[in-house]
Amino acid sequence: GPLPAAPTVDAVVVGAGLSGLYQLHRLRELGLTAVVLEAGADIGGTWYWNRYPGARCDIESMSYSYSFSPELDQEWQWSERYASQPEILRYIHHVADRFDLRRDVMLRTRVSRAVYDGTSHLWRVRTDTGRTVTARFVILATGCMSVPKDPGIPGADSFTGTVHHTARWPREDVSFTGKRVAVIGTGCSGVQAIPVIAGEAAALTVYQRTPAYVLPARNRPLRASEVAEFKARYPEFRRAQRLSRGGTVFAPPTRSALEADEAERTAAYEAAWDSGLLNGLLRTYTDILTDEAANETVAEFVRSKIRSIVTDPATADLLSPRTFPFATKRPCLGTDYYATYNLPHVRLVDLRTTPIETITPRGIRTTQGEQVLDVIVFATGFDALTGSQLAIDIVGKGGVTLRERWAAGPRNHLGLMSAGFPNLFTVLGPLSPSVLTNIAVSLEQQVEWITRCIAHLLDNGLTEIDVSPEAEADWGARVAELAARTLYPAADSWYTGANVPGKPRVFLAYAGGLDRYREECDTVARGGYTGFVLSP
Ligand code: NA7
Repeated sequence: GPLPAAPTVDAVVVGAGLSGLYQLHRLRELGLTAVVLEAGADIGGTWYWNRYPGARCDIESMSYSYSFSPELDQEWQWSERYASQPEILRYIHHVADRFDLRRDVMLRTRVSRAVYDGTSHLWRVRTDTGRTVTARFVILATGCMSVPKDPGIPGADSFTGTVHHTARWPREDVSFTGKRVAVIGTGCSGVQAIPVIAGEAAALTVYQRTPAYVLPARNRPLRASEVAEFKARYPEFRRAQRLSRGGTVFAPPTRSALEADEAERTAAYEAAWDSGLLNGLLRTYTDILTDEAANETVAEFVRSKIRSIVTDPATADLLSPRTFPFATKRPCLGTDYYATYNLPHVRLVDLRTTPIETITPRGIRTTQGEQVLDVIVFATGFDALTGSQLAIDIVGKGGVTLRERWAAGPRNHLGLMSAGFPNLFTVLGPLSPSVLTNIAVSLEQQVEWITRCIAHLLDNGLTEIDVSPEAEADWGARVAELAARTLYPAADSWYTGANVPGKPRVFLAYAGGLDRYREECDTVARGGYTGFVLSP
């Protein structure tokens, strides 16, 4: 049908996680009307869905939080060095209440389709609840890891026990007491869940295809005195965080790992291992992510740690990553992960040598026989970075769909906007630094850029912003070129789309650092939005 003369709201934000809620706050400051459409039954995004046992952030809580409000920084109390999922969710609820965000959030409402009208410069957004909202601007704050990956294992529907995916964990308590449990997948979610499930279950079988590099989190309660000290310098810390390379503050390394002798290297790696920081090992030397030999020194150090913790040498060997360089897939922070395999009721099955044939009504059958189970947990990851946008049927100028445009991989300018899809912005989307950084800092940078861009359009009486195809091609080449300087593209990981069968293989993140990315974005804005096409 014809579009109404006036839009329902100025902006539709899709997703009420950390990105969408902040975007709402900023749009309101511009005096715009906005509605946030959220598929979940409550706000929180990633921290709403991923409520599996042991779910926890791998960036320190004092860093992984909004920085836009000094008052919020002072009043909120984190209880642990690494915040658990329930605590982060409480934080998000606190923020929503404090800034009165909830009244513009529509829950249990999944956006199914969005169609652009080139005449009125409006988006018509459809939901699975049958609602249509028209808006000048649409901001996809749909998350970079929000579409769970179907593991595609035959027979899954026939299983008569209980099945859970870590990213679709029920809100009710799940008890493993007395149960025979399987976990499939040993990425960061599996690594966090496995020790906690092992603590409850009668028997746990872990089905591993590729072992991860797991570093100890050294999580602990925060002392009141250290929190007070931190808070005293919070404003200064937040400034440093914003200007940093990856959204966390550290002194950058100055030397190659290959310039150091072995004793010196080992001492540096031991200190990093003890630090409990996700990027501790990466920050010891300049070339861990760019030089294979340098990387191998870290990889072998982690393997030596695994051998020292896991008492059965065959299990230690299976747990030792060898098929990809250290940190070319996100390393995991664990608590007692490797030690869990020393427990008598925990067993590791290597899917490379004994693949799953089928899930049966009673359990899982590999080439070595059937394991009878009560519960199967899929910790099999996500269709990362592009999945949440492509899940929506997005139709741009001239009836062209985003799915068609991205058939060979995502295309956009600055990771923010795709040619032919005017007034449609993405936060934490592909070809932006997002997943290689502290996402809390990245999302603020992108939300603030988008907000300034919209303000610029309004101030100048403009109703449409699109991307020039040349700018888009240049950005794609630039992102690929930055990735090619690193060891990242070589690994089969969700950074490259390799974890999803049939997904085009493209390195999906901007590897140049958040500091450089911020500068590139600001330069574009200062230059009057170079590479974009603005129209009245
Ligand atoms: P990941 O990191 O994608 O891990 C998924 C794991 O599941 C990984 O070990 C996969 O093995 C395994 N997997 C996936 N599909 C299958 C099938 N079909 N059979 C067996 N094993 C399978 O997802 P996570 O949820 O752990 O973590 C995602 C990010 O969220 C994390 O990095 C944090 O940033 C937050 P594979 O490696 O593909 O051989």
